[in-house]
Amino acid sequence: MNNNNYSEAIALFEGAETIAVFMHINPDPDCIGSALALASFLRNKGKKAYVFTPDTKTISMIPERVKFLPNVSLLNKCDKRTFDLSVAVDLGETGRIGDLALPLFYKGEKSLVIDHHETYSDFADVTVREEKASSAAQIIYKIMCRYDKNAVDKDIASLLYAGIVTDCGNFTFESTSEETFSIAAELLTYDIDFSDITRRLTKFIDYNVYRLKIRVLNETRFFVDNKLAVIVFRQKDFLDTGTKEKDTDGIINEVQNITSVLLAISISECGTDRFKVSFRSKGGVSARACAEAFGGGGHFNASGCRLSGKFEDVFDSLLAVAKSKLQYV
Ligand SMILES: [Mn+2]
Repeated sequence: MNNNNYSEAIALFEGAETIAVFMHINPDPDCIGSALALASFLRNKGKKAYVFTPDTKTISMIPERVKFLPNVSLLNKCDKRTFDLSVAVDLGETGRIGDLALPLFYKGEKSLVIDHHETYSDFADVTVREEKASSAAQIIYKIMCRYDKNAVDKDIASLLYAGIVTDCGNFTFESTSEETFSIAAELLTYDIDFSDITRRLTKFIDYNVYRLKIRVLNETRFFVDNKLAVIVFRQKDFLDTGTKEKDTDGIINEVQNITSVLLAISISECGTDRFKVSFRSKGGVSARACAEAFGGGGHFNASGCRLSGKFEDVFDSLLAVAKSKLQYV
């Protein structure tokens, strides 16, 4: 996919009066920032634009530290149940929209996906996918510029910057490109508080999340000459620290930062015999290949999957695949 289908996306926006924007389950700042920025932009264009969280009713999936972003109040503020256009951002598969939001997504007469993931299964009328883009926000800004740059305002710029700065790891991930920097620089011209956004989203941590973090990191398990690190969040860890599964976001980076670690795995128990697994890798080790071995996917160096079964079995099968990926490193 390339810039050529921006015009198809814009034609969908132009032809719609009511537009619903959807995000992925456990939305990260890129997803939240992208969705809110797009809806705000479309409102500036005179559209009736709405944003839905994955459960379509509450903001319980929105992490606390993200709630300072502008226009968060737009979330789920909609009684309508049919739309001219449904847009999903930062996701490539229907399964990522969530069981509650998916039926609503299909209530859109037309559909559009704006995404940057390398694992996908297209389902919309139009898909704008740029696998090389470091964030969905980066793509959305380019679409806005093509459509009508005058409708971009400071709040939109802040939301997009939030998505960009987090998804490119504060400009350190390999997905960071010249384009990432130049779009970020353009967003600064809107006089956004980029320093505050960056600090809140990449440095700040809630007290309870801090307690969860040190508890889980203290039990990090290492394998393959410390090239492989595994952290585990059990239900008891969440209960004892007053945290939830969404609070695990980013903790895996702490073990990924260990010099010797080439592959980091985070296993979160999200229900009885149900686990959410994240992989982070360095260099030539493919985190995506690990996730794909279990039906998941994502980016080359950052991916995820979901697994069911007894913890010990899940752990063993993850370990076997991880070790095989590190075999020749
Ligand atoms: Mn993203």
